[in-house]
Amino acid sequence: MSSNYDIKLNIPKNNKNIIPEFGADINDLSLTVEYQTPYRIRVCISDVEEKRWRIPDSVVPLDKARSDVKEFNYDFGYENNPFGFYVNRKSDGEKVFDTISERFIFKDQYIEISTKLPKKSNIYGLGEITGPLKREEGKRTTIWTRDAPCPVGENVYGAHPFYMELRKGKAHGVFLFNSNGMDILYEDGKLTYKVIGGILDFYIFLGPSPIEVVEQYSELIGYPCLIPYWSLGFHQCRWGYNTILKLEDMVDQYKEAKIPMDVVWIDIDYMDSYKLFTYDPTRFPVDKFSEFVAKLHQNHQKFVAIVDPGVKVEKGYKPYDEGVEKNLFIKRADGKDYMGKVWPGITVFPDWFHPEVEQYWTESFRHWLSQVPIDGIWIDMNEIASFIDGDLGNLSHQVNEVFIPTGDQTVDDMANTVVNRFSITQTIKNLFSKLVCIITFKKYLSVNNPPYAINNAGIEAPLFTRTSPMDAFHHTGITEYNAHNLFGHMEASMTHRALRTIRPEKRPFILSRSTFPSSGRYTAHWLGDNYSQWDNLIHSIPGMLAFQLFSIPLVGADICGFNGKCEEELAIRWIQLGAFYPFSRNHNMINMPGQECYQWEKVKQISKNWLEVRYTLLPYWYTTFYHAAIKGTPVLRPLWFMEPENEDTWNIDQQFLVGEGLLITPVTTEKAIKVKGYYPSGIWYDFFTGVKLLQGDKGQWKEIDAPLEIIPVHIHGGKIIPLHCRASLTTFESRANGIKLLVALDKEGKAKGGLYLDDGETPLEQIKDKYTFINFIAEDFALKCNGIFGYEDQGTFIDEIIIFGTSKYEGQLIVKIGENEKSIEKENIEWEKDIGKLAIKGLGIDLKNGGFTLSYK
Ligand code: MIG
Repeated sequence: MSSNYDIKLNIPKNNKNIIPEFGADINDLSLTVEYQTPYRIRVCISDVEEKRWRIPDSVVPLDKARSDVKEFNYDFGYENNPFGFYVNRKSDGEKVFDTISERFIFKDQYIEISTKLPKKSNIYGLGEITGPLKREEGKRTTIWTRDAPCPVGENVYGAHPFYMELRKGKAHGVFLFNSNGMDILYEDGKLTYKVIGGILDFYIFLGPSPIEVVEQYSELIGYPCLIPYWSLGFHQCRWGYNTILKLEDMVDQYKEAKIPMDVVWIDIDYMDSYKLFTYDPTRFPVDKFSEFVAKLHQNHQKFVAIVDPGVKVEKGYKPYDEGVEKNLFIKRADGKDYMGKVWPGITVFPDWFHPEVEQYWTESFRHWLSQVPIDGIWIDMNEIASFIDGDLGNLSHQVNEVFIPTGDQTVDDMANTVVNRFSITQTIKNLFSKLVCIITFKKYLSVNNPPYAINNAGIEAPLFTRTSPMDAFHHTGITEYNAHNLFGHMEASMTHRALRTIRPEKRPFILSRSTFPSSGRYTAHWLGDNYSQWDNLIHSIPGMLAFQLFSIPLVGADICGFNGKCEEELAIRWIQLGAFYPFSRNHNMINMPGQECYQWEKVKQISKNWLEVRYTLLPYWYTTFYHAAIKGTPVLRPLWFMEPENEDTWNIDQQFLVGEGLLITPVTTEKAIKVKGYYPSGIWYDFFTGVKLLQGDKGQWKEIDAPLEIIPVHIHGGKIIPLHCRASLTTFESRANGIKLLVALDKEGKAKGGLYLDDGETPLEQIKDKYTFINFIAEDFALKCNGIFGYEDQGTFIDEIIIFGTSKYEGQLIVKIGENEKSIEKENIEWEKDIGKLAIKGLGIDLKNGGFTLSYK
């Protein structure tokens, strides 16, 4: 096929209906193919009339096709009767997606399509799932947002129908732009999509490097927002800080232990009877509460509070009355408000599709934030989670059978039959006990019981399990069946917009539990309700890596685990690892023993050390996040991003890279004091000492010492990373300590890196020229530093430079700034010949003066 970028044709009728029990085939389909960019092709199969559900542009605006492209790195081809298509990478002829002669079915509630895979394929992504990053053969991955405490292999909070595949050292990505429930099966040498609605709208990315695939995907769905600098600090949260005193005590204890901590969090404890946009008048009176937050601000700390989406049904409660008056809540099939049950009791839920909901949400926030100056918003329970299945008052969607009790059957027996058959919760069961004689239920609608059951909860549980009925609907009649997976994403984007409106000069900080493709534009994510168990420590790593593929880079798991009691050793290993989570937050369940870093003497010391390491690394983290925001470059990477052709790396999801150059090899086994890690080719230096761990043309496995107080961190030869000279107790204060460069030379004595700096809180579009972006290049015993130097406020000087792996030093150290040379006193220079480490202090290079060169012969 030529480089036409828009082809429309009708797919002729299928010969026969292969699965009649799943309904009639839709035979009039159209195929749209767009050659969108040199490395991105769109293949869309939909009904000819375009009446079927598709995700509106306003909900997920995608990047459009470029009109100026002449060359494409792919071919597209298709066959009719039976229908199939392929996408071919031109450079190597690899058919990256190939459905030819595979089964293709298109029905109202069941769409099936398969792409052939080579034997032993490397498929990564598809989520949100707890467990390994790589998809295992023989398993189905279910995509359906769901509140569940991280059960391995089951669908949880977010919905991300995106995967990356590695083949022969090259990567490609496939995104199915569809919000309906689906299963994706990897078996019999193919990947099969079984989707229960919408259309097949595929975007295929040709890579060919893994990083390019993420960048290409991110370009389509929108780059992640630039995060506030403070959000890279350490966060302390728990469910159960139920008085201001408890919060104050926590803050004081961190300070006393001299452990860095930037962000104080509060869970639902602050609310008045769990009603959103309220403050408990006795435990959290507004005057005292805002004083507390103001004090945090004086100490350069921030405050984040939780907001749930459920609005309590209560006359006289403004958010409820106003929503009812403006008709802003999701409706159930009979047109009344859908009612679920969450913390405040019976609740209704904002309909994000409603044109007036933005104003409602924004003004509610404005009023609430005007009382207490909260900095960031944590949005929870937005799958939507409810404590009951379907609607509280209307069981029509749940059962369609008539139960006629026999003489010896009790009401409880009857209820149990229903409970077992439809996995209905206890709450509903109790309702049954009120019924006395014959229980008749209306025939349930097919959206609540589609012919194909996706593997919800690993047991093909009904779609409405612990969420709304599927025939509940939004503005213009959009059903929950179609929009369920979008709720959290829409809440995140709405909340982001609200904060932008209320505080136009500040970057919003939002943490959302449920996400969808493009949520990274608005929010960070945490991996949900894990347990204080070693397994959960292990799963946190692939969990974070998956969200790098999904372009939501600010992610982390609850440090020390949410559910259960955390033991000391696990706490130590978790805080060490958590110090390298992009989003580093300790969070705990109500009524569990405290697990703040100061709770154990040993943990206290070790946390202080590792969080200080984190705080020195802030400029590097921030620069890495800047690359994510302008280009979609992932912040964390699995090792196969570095050496995609190297088979040894393909299964590794227990080590990870921060940015390009820093390799973290955590201990995730109880009682272990050594850890086996893989080290790709090149030189790896111990991050702290500069001692070479390895130097090789081929990667190697290596067992390294990792006593309890140590998490191994290595820097790759060839990279320069910017640090703060010292860590202080907050990110703000750490910034004032200035910049230190760590130059890790490769075997040719070369290295490069960059530094991005700005005020850390003005939205990116408003930064204008008030930023600094520096390129560092080291070669031939000289470090050159050039760039743009527009940020001048805080800590914009380089005070220290450390060079790892320089082969000689004969005492000639010259710093040249413009035409001026600056001398460095001998006592500020330290040369360790045996390891090739040169450390220079007291440089005082002011970045307001532009670039400089340092020669170190
Ligand atoms: O039903 O707000 O995942 O982090 O502490 C539980 C209380 C509701 C679930 C969140 C968790 C949070 C908890 N929430």
